Amino acid sequence: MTGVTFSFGCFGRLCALVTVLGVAQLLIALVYILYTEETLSLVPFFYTPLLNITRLPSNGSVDDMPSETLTQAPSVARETCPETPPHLVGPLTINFTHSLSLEAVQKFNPEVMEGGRWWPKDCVARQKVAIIIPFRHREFHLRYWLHYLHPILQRQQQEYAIYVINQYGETTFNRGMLMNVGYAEARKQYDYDCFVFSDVDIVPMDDRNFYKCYSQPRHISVAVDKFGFRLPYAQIFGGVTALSLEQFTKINGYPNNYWGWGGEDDDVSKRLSMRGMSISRPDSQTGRCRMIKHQREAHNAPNPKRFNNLSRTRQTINSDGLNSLQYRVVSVEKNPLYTNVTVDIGKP
Ligand code: UDH
Ligand code: MN
Repeated sequence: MTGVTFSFGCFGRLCALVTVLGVAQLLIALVYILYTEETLSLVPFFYTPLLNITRLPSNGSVDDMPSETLTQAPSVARETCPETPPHLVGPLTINFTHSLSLEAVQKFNPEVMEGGRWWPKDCVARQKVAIIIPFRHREFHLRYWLHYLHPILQRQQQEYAIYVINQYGETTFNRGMLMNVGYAEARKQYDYDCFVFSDVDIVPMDDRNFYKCYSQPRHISVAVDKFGFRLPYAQIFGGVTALSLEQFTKINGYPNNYWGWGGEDDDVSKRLSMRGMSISRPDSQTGRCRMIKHQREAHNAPNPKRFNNLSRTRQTINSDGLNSLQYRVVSVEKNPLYTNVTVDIGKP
């Protein structure tokens, strides 16, 4: 009996030792996982403070969709990107003659992440840029835009994401309001500091024309082929523009009350000068752009009220804009090359 007791006692101690060692090893592994920088992104649940994700206010929209915040681009041990990106090529050949499929564009842009997001891998971008495209029924234009712009934005070393703001239904088109929705929805996802507003049918002909923000609001599409590569008038601020968060909020965003074609861009131009800002532009060579030829849509006829609206910008700047924006998000889809936000903005 004693012999049996002895051997059980010895076995019991051995078991206890093995258990203690096992638990200790588990604890060491857990501490290692939690404190190793490389694995931080794998355990956001435990470690959110270091990831610095901020959820921003929704600008008083009526949108009640839960929105997803994006993770920050990694910045550990990387330097700020150079003022002049090294891989620019200058003038580009742009045409809209060949047929394109979205799959082909995707194949040529393997680095673009879902939602149309990208950031430079060997340096930290100087700005975080949300690119906002007002949209309805222009899939054919969008394919060219994505085909040309993704590589250009990457050579410019921008940290960016593409937001296509698709107007739901067939009511009168409202470009200004879609811009405001794009701004509000992008801000919910990430702490962007620059907003580029671009028509879907304009492509730059030189990659030194930066899609980024400057100390003054930027007009990017200054020499469009459709206008003989010239600025049609001095105060024009249509096509493609870039405004910093501060510049855009200072003017209360775009007006929401321009339904149909025309005027909303001139209203923004007036708002900028009313708030003491001036328009910055590239030179007329660097600023050359191509616009896809198209007919005007039936639901985007010239707005007869635009001249009257424009005479009242001084009265409307404080009451019509970001602070009066109302909309309903129908869906947010993260496609491989862009984020598609379908939005019900109502009718005039
Ligand atoms: N947009 C759409 N869908 C529409 C209307 C407008 O996506 O149904 C967007 C798109 O991003 C477009 C932008 O709003 O680039 C501006 O609208 P537009 O391209 O119709 O305006 P633009 O001044 O054209 O370029 C006016 C019509 C020119 C007709 C000339 C006929 N010879
Ligand atoms: Mn157009």
